[in-house]
Amino acid sequence: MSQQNVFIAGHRGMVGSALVRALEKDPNVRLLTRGRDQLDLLDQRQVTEFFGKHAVDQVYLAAAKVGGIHANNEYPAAFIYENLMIEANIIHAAYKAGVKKLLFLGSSCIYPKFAEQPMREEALLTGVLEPTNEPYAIAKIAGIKLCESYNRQYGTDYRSVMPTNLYGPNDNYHPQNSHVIPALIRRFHEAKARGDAEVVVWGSGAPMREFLHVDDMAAACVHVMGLEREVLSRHVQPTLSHINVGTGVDCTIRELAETVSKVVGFAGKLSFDASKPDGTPRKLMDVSRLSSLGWNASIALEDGLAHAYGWFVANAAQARS
Ligand code: GFB
Repeated sequence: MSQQNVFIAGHRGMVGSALVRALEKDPNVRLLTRGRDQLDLLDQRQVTEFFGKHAVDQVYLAAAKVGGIHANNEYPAAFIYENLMIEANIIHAAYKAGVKKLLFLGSSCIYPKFAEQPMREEALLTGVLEPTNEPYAIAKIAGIKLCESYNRQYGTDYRSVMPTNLYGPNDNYHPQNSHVIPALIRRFHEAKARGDAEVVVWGSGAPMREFLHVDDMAAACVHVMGLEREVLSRHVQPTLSHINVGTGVDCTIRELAETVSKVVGFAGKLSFDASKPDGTPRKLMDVSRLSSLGWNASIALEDGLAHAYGWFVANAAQARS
């Protein structure tokens, strides 16, 4: 296959930087990346100009405004507006420029709050969403429907993957706006350094979550992008095209906190702040479709947490927050 020009939108983020690590050594790939200071993905004219100037063969659409349960609850307008603009600008400009393949990254929060567990792709749009992240979820559902609609009307080959909760190097460690794993890694690390006797974990500790290391996620993205169109079409329909990506294993937030505490080496005790929201009670992904397409996760949670903590300790000074 001739060398492919591959644009990674959001290459500085946790998933985008994992995709750079996964692709930069591939001799058949010529990576294209642009920082926010060079290309504003919220600006349709700039995005159209970029695709008009560069012969892009494939796009990984990993750029998004992301955040944990608190951030989603606090900034709903920013979450729905920015994610809608980013995906609409990129998908439309890619189509106009004749981009052959595009992979859109969504999220497990697209599924109904009380979807049957584990959640199959068919559960999409069958019930009400989790209120704390509904704006973000609706933007991500719109992204799936954008890809499906362009495929149906224009014959494009734009694919969607729905990751479960992700963690790993280059995550966002903001004390309030981050997801649970970076939040707890930072909190336990700082508590250990101060010699604190206790660490407070948000919510009841009862919700269950599935966690996938971002290097597994990048490998799954490359796998799905590499699938022949006819192979993929045997597993997805024109109006049900997204594919779940996860480990198929979940744990309670209490079990997660105990594991992070152990990995960090914190000797104190845990307490739970019931005044903070629990969010969705459970969102375990049914990953059988991706497994039948030949990919399974390989990084176990405790190993992945040790890797993520090692990265945080080595990069704490410039860790994004
Ligand atoms: O990771 P998280 O913010 O996102 O929260 P969601 C997961 C669970 O961890 C919730 C609990 O039940 C939180 O209450 N938790 C405990 C904490 N301690 C903390 C803490 O210090 N920080 C945080 N953030 N949580 C997100 C969506 O939902 O899932 C996003 O809001 C995205 O849009 C992401 O879809 C995948 O899993 O609840």
